[in-house]
Amino acid sequence: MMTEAQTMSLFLGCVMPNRFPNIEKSLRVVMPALGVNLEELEGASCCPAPGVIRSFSDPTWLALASRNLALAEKEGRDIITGCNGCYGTFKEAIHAVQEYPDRLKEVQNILKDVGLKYNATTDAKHIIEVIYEFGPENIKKLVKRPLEGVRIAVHYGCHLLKPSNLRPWKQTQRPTFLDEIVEATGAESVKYRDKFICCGAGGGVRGSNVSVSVDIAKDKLDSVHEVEADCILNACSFCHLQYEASQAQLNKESGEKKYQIPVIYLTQLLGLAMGIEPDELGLGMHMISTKPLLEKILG
Ligand code: 9S8
Ligand code: 9S8
Ligand code: COM
Repeated sequence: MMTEAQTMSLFLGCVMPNRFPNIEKSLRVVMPALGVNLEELEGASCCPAPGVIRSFSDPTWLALASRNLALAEKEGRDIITGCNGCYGTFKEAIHAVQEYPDRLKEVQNILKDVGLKYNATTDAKHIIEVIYEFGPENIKKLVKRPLEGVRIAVHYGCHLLKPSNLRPWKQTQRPTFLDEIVEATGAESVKYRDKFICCGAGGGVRGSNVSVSVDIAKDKLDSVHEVEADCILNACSFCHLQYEASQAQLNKESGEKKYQIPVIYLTQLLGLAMGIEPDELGLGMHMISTKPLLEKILG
């Protein structure tokens, strides 16, 4: 169990700073309280997105990912990210350069041209990994506002878990680590149909065919609706975008307001349980109002 403070390079990716400064805020407020100091990763670019850039050019993907890893290596720090896609890119890029010396050499040659040295020593972690190392038991000790009676539909997303041989999780089929973190707040992680299915955004689907993508999201939203969960919980900027924007779009298309499930990012939930004010956690800036959830919690 990790209890000592550590400093990590915060890799924001594209979606969080551009679309969700509110979830970025919650990360910056909550992670230090869990013993993680966040340093900026100056000069970082897109990770680049595994399901998009890598599908077009694997060497380009690897060179850019290595450049970001090299920037952190220069600072002597590991990367921490709050997006599953960025996490997938870094985990798989690290594997490629550490397992295949030719690939490392290729990347080193490219990075030399931009004045960077890279020795493939940087590690990258998801916020969930770092929070799980901090430990559900230690989270319980920080809870000032237990979220009893709150029903949460936990969404893991794809790149967090797969490919399982390149991920650190011991449970690869029906993992519980995120549910354990969520339940440390006193809330209940509810069962729902197709919990481990994709949200429909990744792999370039949302970018290339938005109606197929929203159809997949609708299926998941409907199953969350069926179990009357109070919110969907995620820790991936792209899943967050998908669940918020798809509900807004479905409502617009139907002219009804059927889809009103608050979409909550992990550090927002933890912050609420820790007694932090909703505004400090960016909870007033959602596309789908978080009011029903906040009323349930704050009364
Ligand atoms: S960076 Fe550019 S598009 Fe993104 S958010 Fe996560 S995946 Fe990596
Ligand atoms: S699920 Fe399938 S590919 Fe992914 S991780 Fe975040 S976006 Fe939603
Ligand atoms: C999803 C990332 S989190 S990507 O669209 O698959 O690259």
